[in-house]
This record gives sequence, C-alpha cells and structure tokens, in this order.
Amino acid sequence: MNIWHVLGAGSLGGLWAARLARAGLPVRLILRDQARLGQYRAVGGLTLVEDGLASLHPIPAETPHTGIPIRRLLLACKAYDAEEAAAELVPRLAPGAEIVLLQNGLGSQEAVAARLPRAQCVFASSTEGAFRDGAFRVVYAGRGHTWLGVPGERRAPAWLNDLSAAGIPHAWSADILAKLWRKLALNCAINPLTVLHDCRNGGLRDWPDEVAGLCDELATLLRAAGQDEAATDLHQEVLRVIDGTAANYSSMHQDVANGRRTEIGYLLGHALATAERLGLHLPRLEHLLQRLREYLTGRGLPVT
Ligand code: NAD
Ligand code: KPL
Repeated sequence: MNIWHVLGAGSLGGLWAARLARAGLPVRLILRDQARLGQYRAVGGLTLVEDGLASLHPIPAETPHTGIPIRRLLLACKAYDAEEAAAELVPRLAPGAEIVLLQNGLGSQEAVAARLPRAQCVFASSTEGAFRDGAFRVVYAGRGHTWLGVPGERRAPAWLNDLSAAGIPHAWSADILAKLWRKLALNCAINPLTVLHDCRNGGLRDWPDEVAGLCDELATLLRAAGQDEAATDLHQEVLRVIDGTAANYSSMHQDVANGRRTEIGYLLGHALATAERLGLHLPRLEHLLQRLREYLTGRGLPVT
C-alpha cells in the first residue's frame, strides 16, 4: 500500500491527512523545515475540529529532504507555492509517482507537471471548506465535493478507493479542465468584486450589472478557450452561488482582510493571460484586474 505524503499541512492538506490517517491509511506530512517539524512535534500531531469536536492525529512528519521515496503525494499548498514546492521534492519522487494537485485556479498545475515529467499529475477541484484556527489545527468548515481527473483520461485509478475509505467526498471527472475552468470563472465573477466593494458575497446583489457584464465576458472567454460546457448558464450559477453563500466572505476577501497573498494570478490573471493568447479583448475583466491590483498594492500585497 502506497504511503500518502502530504505537502502543505494547512487547511485542506490537514483535512485530507487527518481523514486518511483516521481510516488507518499510511500518511506522512512534509513540513517546510526542521523548525516547523520541531513545532509540530511539540504539539503532538494534527488536530481536526469537526462539528465542534477536536481530535488529535499523531501523523508522522518529515522535511522535504529526508525520508523514503515518494510514490503518492498530495500537494496541498497555495497555487503560488506549488511549483517551487514540487521542484524541491524531485529527488525523492519515484518514477511514475502519483501527485494530486489540490490548487484552486489554473496555471500552477501545468507548471508543476512541466517540472515533474516522470510523475502522473492528477488535477483536483474542491468545494470543501476548511481553515486553520491555530498551529496544526484545522477546522472542517463546509461540506463539499472534490473532483479529480487527468485531462483526457476517462478511467479512475484504483487508489481512489483510499478516498472512499477515508470518507472524502469525491468523484472522477473525465473533463477536469471543465470543472477547473468553471470554478475559476465563478471565482473571477465573485471574489474580486467582494474585495473591491468590501462586502460579503450577498452584497453583490447591489451590483447586478457589474456581475452580469463580467459573466458575459467570462462566458466569451470560456467558449473561445474550447470550454463550452463551463460557459453554459454561467451567469445563472453565479447568481445562485451569490444567494447560496450570501452571508459568507469570499476566500479572496478573507485573504485580503487577513493581509495574506491572494491567488489572483491563477484566477483573473490566468483568465486574462489566456484571453491575450487567444487575441480577445475583454475590457471589463481587464479593468477589474487593474482595479484589484491597485487595491492590493495599496495594502502592500502582491499583485500576482
Ligand atoms: P493553507 O495556506 O491553509 O495551507 C497551505 C500550507 O502549505 C501552509 O501550511 C504552508 O505553510 C504550506 N506550504 C507552502 N509551501 C510549502 C513548502 N514548500 N513546503 C512545505 N509546506 C509548504 O492553504 P489552503 O487553504 O489549504 O489552500 C490550499 C489550496 O486549496 C489553495 O489553492 C486553495 O485555493 C485551495 N482550496 C482551499 C479551500 C479551503 O477551504 N481552505 C477550499 C477549496 C480550495
Ligand atoms: O469558491 C468561492 C470562494 O470564496 O473562493 C466562492 C464561494 C464560490 C465564491 O467565489
């Protein structure tokens, strides 16, 4: 049985690691360095808070440069850290290693796959929700679903059974890029506006024309990129998500409010880079990115 190495013992990585370990599957965390490893050992493991109940999972941990060869890896860091984190593990990856890329947005997956030509990269798109409320403490905040897939591959690998055993809600997608593009489009239509208007998702009901205009351009982009399925009824779904999550702050709003770097380069940045490659001029999206960059710069945050 292959060990699940998990790099990125943050919110989603911690959530996956705790559930896999709880199911009796072999898991090892990969922490950034010796200092982080020392802090982890001092707290005795990873704590998962679920339905208000905390459980401690003493999952073994190591640094990137030590340990046995990696045959299965969950890469659960932010999109902007993924390529560097993956590159650091190259000397440890066994030929044909399976790597699940749990990053939101698009762009980082291709960058990682290019760095690791001998690995089997599986892309994932998740609507589960988790956050950290302390060192090595993860709160399971929202039930959701994770789609996994390899572009062009219809058959799911046998190891997906591990996710079933761990109770991780998931399904294989024969068109994972459509799922990732659809989520990217939803995030582009909602997240930047919530930052610029400093509002919860429901606050966007006050800006119907702005939302509609962005959805229109996003659907044009998706169709031009060959993602017709992801373009279908986009505006209706955006309005549904705004209503369904009206009381929540978007992930980007939370990042900015907490002074954290956003994943904008892999969301709106990727959308506009693709538009440029396709020769498309999308003035509303371009203006949105420009306003967001000015806003982030004003708060001392990176714009990529
Ligand atoms: P996070 O910041 O909570 O966790 C990322 C972890 O990766 C951190 O602990 C960080 O220290 C670690 N890390 C980064 N580089 C590393 C390296 N080189 N070596 C070792 N550790 C390293 O992030 P998250 O919220 O779990 O998000 C991960 C991805 O999942 C993002 O792309 C995010 O958009 C996506 N996502 C998150 C949620 C959620 O609810 N948290 C939901 C859906 C999608
Ligand atoms: O995924 C989201 C986020 O906040 O990142 C939603 C709720 C869909 C808003 O775009």
